[in-house]
Amino acid sequence: MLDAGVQNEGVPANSPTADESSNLDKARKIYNLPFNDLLFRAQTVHRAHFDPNAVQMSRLLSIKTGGCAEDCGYCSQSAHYPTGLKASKLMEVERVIAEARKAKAGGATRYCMGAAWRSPKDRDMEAIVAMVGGVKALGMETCMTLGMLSPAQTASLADAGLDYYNHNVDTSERFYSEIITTRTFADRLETLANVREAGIKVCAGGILGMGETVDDRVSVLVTLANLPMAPESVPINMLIPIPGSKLADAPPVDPIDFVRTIALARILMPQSHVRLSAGRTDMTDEMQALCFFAGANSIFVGETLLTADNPGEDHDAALFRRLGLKPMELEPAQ
Ligand code: SAM
Ligand code: DTB
Ligand code: SF4
Repeated sequence: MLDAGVQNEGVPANSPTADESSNLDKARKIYNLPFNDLLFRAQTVHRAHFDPNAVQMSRLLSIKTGGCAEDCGYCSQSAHYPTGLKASKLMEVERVIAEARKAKAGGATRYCMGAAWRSPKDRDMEAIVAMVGGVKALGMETCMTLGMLSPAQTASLADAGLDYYNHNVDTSERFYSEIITTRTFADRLETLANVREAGIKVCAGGILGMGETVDDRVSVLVTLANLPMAPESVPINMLIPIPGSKLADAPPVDPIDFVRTIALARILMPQSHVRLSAGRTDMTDEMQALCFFAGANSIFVGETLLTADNPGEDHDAALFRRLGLKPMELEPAQ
C-alpha cells in the first residue's frame, strides 16, 4: 500500500475515524521535516512511480462563464461579488471542439472544460455529453468541472466516456465555511463519491493562500489521501487574488510553505498526478523548479486558465528547456 503510513484503507471518506488525528499528526511531522529531508523523501517517492522529468499538460476552457449562484470567496465568477466579470451562456458544442483541436496542436493531452454552475441543469446535459464525445474523438483525454453532480448525472457523463471529473475540496473542513457558505464540505465529498462510484477518474485538490493555517493545508491532503481511493489527479492552486472578491487582499503564501505542501501531496499520494495549477504567473521559475522537484508533475498550459492569466506557451517552453523537462505522453487507451 502507499508508503507514508497515514492512509486508511476502505474507510468511507465522510465518517470520522479514531485514526483521524493520528493521521494528521503523522502528516504534520512530514510537512515540518527539515526542508532538504522533506524534498529528498518526496523526490524519492516521485522517482519510484513516475519519470521525474515528464510533466503532464492539460488545457482549460471556460464553457460557461460567470454569474454563478455560489459564494466562493476566491472566485471571479461568483454573482455574490462585484468582480466585474461579464457572464456568458453555455458555449456552442462546435466551438468547444474547435478550441480543443487547437489545444491538442499546442501539446495538451487533456482538455478540461469548466462551467460556473452550482450544478448542471438536466437541460444542459445533452450539450455536455456532445462536448465529451467530440473532444474524445480528437484523441484527447476529457475532464469536466461543472459543480455538484447527482448519481444520474455522473452516470450520463460516464456513459459519454468522460475520463476525469474535477471537484476540489478547496480547503479543510474546519475552514470551509469561512470561504463558502452556499454549500458544505460534506456536499463536496458526496459529489466526489458519486463520481468515483460511476467509474470516472477523480481530480480533486485545493487552494493555498486563503488565510488558512498550515494545519488546514495538511488536513486537505490527509482528507484526499484517505478517500476510499486517492484522486488520480491532485491540483494544488495558489490563490489568484481577484479584485472585488472576498479574498482580494489575502496575504500571499510563503513559497517555501507552498513547496512543502506539494512535497506532502507527493508523499501522501505517491501514484497521483500532482498539478501545479492556478497562480503560476506569480511564481518565479525557481519556485516552479522546486515544485517539480517536490513531485509536481502536471500543469495547465495556455495563456488563460478559466478567466485568469496563465504563463503562455513561450514562457513554459523556455521553462521546460531550462529544466530539461518534457511533456508526458498520453498512455495508449486500454
Ligand atoms: N463551478 C465548479 C466548481 O466550483 O466546482 C467548477 C469551476 S471552479 C472555478 C474550479 C476550481 O477552480 C475551484 O474549486 C478552485 O479550486 C479553483 N479556483 C477558482 N478560482 C480561483 C482563484 N482565484 N485562484 C485559485 N484557484 C481558483
Ligand atoms: C483547478 O483546480 N484549477 C483550475 C481547474 N481546477 C478548473 C481552475 C483555476 C481557476 C483559476 C481562476 C480563473 O481562471 O478564474
Ligand atoms: Fe461558482 Fe465554481 Fe466559482 Fe464557486 S468556484 S463561484 S461554484 S464557478
